[in-house]
Amino acid sequence: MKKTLLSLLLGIVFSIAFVLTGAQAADAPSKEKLEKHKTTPSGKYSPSLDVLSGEDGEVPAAKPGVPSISKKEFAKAQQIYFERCAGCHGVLRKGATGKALTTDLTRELGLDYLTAFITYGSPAGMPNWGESGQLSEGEVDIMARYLLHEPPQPPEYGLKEIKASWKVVVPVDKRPKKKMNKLDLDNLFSVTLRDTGEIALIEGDSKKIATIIPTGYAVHISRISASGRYLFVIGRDARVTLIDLWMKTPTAVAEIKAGMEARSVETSKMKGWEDKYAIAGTYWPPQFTIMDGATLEPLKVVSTRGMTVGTQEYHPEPRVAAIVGSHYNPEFVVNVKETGKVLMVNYSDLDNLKITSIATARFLHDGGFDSTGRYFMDAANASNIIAVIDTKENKLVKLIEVGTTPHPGRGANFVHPKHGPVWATSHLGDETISVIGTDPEGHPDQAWTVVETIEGQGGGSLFIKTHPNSTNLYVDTPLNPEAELSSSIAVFDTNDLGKGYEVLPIGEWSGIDHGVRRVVQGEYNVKGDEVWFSVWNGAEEESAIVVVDDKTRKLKTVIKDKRLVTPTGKFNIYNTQHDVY
Ligand code: DHE
Repeated sequence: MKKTLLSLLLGIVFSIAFVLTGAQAADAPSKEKLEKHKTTPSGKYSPSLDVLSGEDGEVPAAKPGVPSISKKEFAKAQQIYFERCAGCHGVLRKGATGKALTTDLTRELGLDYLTAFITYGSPAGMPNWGESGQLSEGEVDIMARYLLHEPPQPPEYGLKEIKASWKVVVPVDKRPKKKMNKLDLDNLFSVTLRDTGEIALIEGDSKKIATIIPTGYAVHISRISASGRYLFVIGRDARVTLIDLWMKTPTAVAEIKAGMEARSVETSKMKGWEDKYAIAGTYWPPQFTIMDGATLEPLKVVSTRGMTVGTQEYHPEPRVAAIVGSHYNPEFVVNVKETGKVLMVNYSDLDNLKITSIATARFLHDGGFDSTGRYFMDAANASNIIAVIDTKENKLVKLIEVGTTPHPGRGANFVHPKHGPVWATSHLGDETISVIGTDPEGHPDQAWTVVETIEGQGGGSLFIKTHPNSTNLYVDTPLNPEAELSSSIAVFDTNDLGKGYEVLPIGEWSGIDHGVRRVVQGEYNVKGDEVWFSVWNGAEEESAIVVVDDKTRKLKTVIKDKRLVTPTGKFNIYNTQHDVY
């Protein structure tokens, strides 16, 4: 049964003049108009800057005519703001995907207007925090008053602060000269244990947990060095952990905090520069840090503040989203989200740093290489665009319009029977999967255009996956509001996409019968004959990893362990090292 997000929004036939920039005092929008609005998966999937939420913010001095707020209320509001609002409206409240909420604007609108807005949300994407019960009436009131006061400014984080956090646990000369364990590193999986701030290293063959390693808070992704020896993990608190996979039991050998809020880490992949450097991108402060690849010593910090593409307006906090290591130049490909710029950061001379800035589209988020490793397929998610970057020539090839809010993860490469090599993305905001031609030599007419659009189970998709040895294309829908869809996977045959999909009830296969059982992010083993899915439950509930036999599409095994708390991302070492997806 196909359930589209659009169908959830059907019936909302009303328009609201609801722009948070008005110069004139605004009437509070009526409940009747706003309460029909439902929050979409894309509306819910916004960064939660919950590390910043714990910071001490100073209560601004009372101002005549502005409703007061106590110290306790201010602290509470600040926590809520960073956890739920800053992702869209910005740390400094100057706007990102959401509108600016600076006091010149909010005071014009007034308390009643803000209260209604926070309660009922808007079809433009603002969640209905009050009506949905996510914020109580009291909390909505505190938030409305908070917005009438000046925002607190979180601290900056320069080289001095970054260096102060740097720890080399095992110096390079004390590390093994060869691999000291029997692990099959190619088929090892680094699994994010989101809510415990750890990763589990799971053996691909035996499915046993080799070890669990503490990492940063709400750990986000793992990346592997070009040689396959060093694993880099980043937490949402910007803590980078460097793990040596050659040690008898792999452990953290160095650690650093590159800022306060982060999502991305990568290492140098160019021939001749293998394992030399690492890079961490941060949401706050908006910057990236280049580090030594073996020790994490911070070497260069570069701010990303600057002008947006298109209108060329100053943006005070453009976050660093996905980063990949180029295979064609000694460069990191750094996505600057709010300004829409892809920075090709050349690491061959850090003192005379060369950065090629490629203008694409705003709100760059995630992406992956095409099958040749030359073209970076980059999702500008809130612009509904995939930007194609040529990492050999360092230029924009094309901006391609796709469905609503593309979210590919790294995307999926396969050979289409008619259109040749293609790359595909699914979407958060609708049920479609956009298939894009990636072969300018062999299939010039199809290159960089959407050659086919297919329909999956529904919106709320985050990740799509296939493997060069497979003809299966798996599409998850963990953020779909329907439990049946968020706990299952759609699988297509890449030889005949038009045939439709088969549904694999992964949540049910896990044997877990409680909780939300969101099924997220398929990841292949090294051979490409099995695919692992996380069954992501609440921190207090049982979670699991379900392994599917790729040939038969049947359940192969379920990995369960008390220590597997909230598993989300899984990174097979070989596939991550070689960009196989
Ligand atoms: Fe992610 C990748 C940001 C929420 C699981 N996520 C990424 C990347 C970015 C990002 C920028 C690309 C990194 C790179 O390639 O260098 N993610 C964000 C957010 O800002 C967001 C929306 C909200 C937040 O507060 O963090 C967010 N992400 C989530 C989740 O809720 C997920 C589903 C579960 C979790 O562990 O937190 C999640 N994100 C992932 C995963 C990847 C990822 C598994 C890597 C996918 C891959 O296959 O490469």
